[in-house]
Amino acid sequence: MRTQVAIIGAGPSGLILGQLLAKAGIDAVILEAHTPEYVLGRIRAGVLEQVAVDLLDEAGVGSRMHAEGLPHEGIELLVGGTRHRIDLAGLTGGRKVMVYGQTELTKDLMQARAAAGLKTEYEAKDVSVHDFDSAKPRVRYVKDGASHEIECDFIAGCDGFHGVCRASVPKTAITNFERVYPFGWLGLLSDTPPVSEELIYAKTARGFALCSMRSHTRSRYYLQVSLTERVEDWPDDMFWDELRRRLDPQASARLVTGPSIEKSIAPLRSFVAEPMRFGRLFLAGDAAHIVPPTGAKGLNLAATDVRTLSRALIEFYQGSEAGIDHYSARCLRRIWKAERFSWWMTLLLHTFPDTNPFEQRALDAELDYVVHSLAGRTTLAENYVGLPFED
Ligand code: FAS
Ligand code: PHB
Repeated sequence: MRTQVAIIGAGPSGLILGQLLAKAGIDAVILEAHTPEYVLGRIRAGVLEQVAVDLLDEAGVGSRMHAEGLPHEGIELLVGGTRHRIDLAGLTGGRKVMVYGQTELTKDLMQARAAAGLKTEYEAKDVSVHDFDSAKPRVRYVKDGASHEIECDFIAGCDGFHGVCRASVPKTAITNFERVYPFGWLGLLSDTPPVSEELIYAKTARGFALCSMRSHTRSRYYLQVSLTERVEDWPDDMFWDELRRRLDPQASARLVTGPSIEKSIAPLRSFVAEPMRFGRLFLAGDAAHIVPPTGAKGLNLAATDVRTLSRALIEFYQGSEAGIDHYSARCLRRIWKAERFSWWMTLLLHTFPDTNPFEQRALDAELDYVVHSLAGRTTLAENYVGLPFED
């Protein structure tokens, strides 16, 4: 089989890239290790930056997002029992975010790809990447017991943090930067009305909590938990009781509980691999970087990586290698700003079991400054809605 771009991974990165390349008439095949149902069953992100919303429109998959998504102009920080609203739109000249679940976005992308008759090989096993340091890279995989090989011009490693692409790069050619946090997020999805109109990020002595949503009838909640916790140790009632303890009395009184339709614990880490290009192999999304979800950046960074990569590949086929030569540096400038913001929000809003008491007081003072200062609220707002794109 031959294609121009072999995309590894049918998460948001791979699917958005496939859409953007197809629009430009560039042939791509997506190889995905799992079934579509498995990919859709992973409950993840919920907040889109404007640049991601615009990109989905550009990719031709924005209509259901506009019909069902919830534009949000503010978030609240619950600190010391008091809620402080961060007026995202007022502080950024009208910019806002869109609350629309990654599951829905992935569904829209999968349906658009299938409707266009574009090739996605699900349950592609034992994917391996070869000769990406030459002009003739190849990808091999096994499907239903039969071995296959794809000849291509480029390989897009959109295969997430545990994927094969970054793992296939020689150790001497790549530098990893990482911080692992001493806690995780226990997430619960329920068909109950959200506790508040806007998201509530709560810092409490018992730990962080986040009240988010997917629609006016479906809520998404998170609790900071220690890394020793297991999801089977958290029956729904225990989750709801602990969430109530971390909310202010008004929110706690409004909380509508119900059976969980999904419950899982996600570890938190900050991670960046540099560079993101290795000859004809390009890393994008979680394959290249991970952020703690506190800043709602993971999915948005994946989208802006593939925005940059699609433009670079289009330029290549139009005769210029400038885009692919600058891909890594251009992405990393945006990635590191989002990494810093996500790390900062995580430090400010979580309780760290072993932090030096002085540092904990200093972080508490910083959060107090941020919520009570126009400059502090502005810096949080402009990073949360997404910094302006470079080009
Ligand atoms: P993904 O990991 O989504 O997709 C990679 C795809 O590649 C997967 O479908 C995988 O099956 C496939 N793959 C892997 N190895 C392969 C191989 N060898 N061969 C073929 N296919 C292979 N972000 C937020 O903004 N907010 C959140 O609340 C949030 N919560 C998260 C919770 C969890 C548990 C995780 C893991 C991430 C979370 N994220 C969150 C971040 C998440 O949304 C990612 O940023 C987003 O999924 C990135 O998309 P991709 O880069 O496409 O990677
Ligand atoms: C979510 O709704 O899943 C969500 C929202 C905001 C975050 C993280 C997760 O910062």
